[in-house]
Amino acid sequence: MNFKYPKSISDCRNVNDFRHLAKSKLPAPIFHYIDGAADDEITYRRNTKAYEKCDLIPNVLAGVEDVDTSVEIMGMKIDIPMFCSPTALQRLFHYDGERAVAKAAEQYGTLFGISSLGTVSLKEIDKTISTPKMFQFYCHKDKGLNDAMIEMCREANFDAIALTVDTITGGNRERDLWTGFTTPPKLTPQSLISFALHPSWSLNYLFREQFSLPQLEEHINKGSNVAVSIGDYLSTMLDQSMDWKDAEEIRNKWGKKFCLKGVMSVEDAKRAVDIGADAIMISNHGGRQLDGSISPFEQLADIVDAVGDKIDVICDGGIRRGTHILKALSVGAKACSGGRWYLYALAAGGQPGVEKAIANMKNEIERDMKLMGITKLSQLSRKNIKLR
Ligand code: LAC
Repeated sequence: MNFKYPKSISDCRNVNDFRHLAKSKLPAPIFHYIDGAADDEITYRRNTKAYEKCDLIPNVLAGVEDVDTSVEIMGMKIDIPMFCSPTALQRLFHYDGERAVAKAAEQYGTLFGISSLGTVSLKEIDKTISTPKMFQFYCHKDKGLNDAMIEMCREANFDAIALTVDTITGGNRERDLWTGFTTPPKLTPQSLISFALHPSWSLNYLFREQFSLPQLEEHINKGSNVAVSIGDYLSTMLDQSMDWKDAEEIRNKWGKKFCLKGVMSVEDAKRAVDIGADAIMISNHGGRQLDGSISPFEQLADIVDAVGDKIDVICDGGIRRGTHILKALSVGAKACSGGRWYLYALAAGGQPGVEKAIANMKNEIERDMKLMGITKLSQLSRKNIKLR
């Protein structure tokens, strides 16, 4: 339901409002890079739709004046059960990029994730925030680069690494092919018109820095200064021979909290336990990789039943409402996470935008907890949900 389109971040009451505002602020190729997904985008839509196929069962007369929205994941306490999944290229969406998201996450006491393809250095993130931070690790063909990334995480005091396992090759993102999205954006007559129509965004583009990791800058521009599509980068640079032994080796080299991002099957969740992972993010990369994949929420119950007592299970993607989070936690997730929910807000309004997006979600969680008759999230159980 949308009565009118929001004109500023103060009008934005939910993720969809931020999406509309972001669309009006960004050149089309940039907006569609965030908004788009693979093939027919069936999985992208299904990730959210899955939450509509089940119902919450509240309790009443429970004395709910003071609610506590905190949870613990990988031994870290976070103040709300929803965190910022690592996403690439944030300074392409707003000049402050990862700085803005990290500061907003710190303000609300939640976990901030930065991508291997981030656009602010890990050291700067360390100086910017003192709350938990996680690095998303793409296993590259270049083993020296992989070792350097682990070292950078250590030097920048990162708390956790999330190894992404669903992006062994680039997904088929047809919106990016239509719009000609590349990084950096190509200067064509069409893109110049688009930049002229979005002057404030164009300044962000001109003054942005490229990648967090100098090695990636070097790799991406190897031999020339040509722009590359993200799909080409993922398909050519990442190690397609990666297997469970490599995942275990990365975990052992790192030695601190370790998470696998992109696990979808019960068998793989069990193997994650076997290699000593502390958490798994059930995720299909926001529908950006394998279209036709089942949604994280639909796999949650089976995975929690198999490994929920041995590993922290995080449900990633598709979350648009506080009730979605309460549904996932009722099934047994320790926390939820997502990318677009805060990226639209970043594009719409930088740090104040992301703060508003997180505040909206926190308010919804608090209100929904009261309406569910609980004061702590650990009180949620399968008795609070009817799965259809
Ligand atoms: C994406 C990658 C880069 O989804 O994470 O675009």
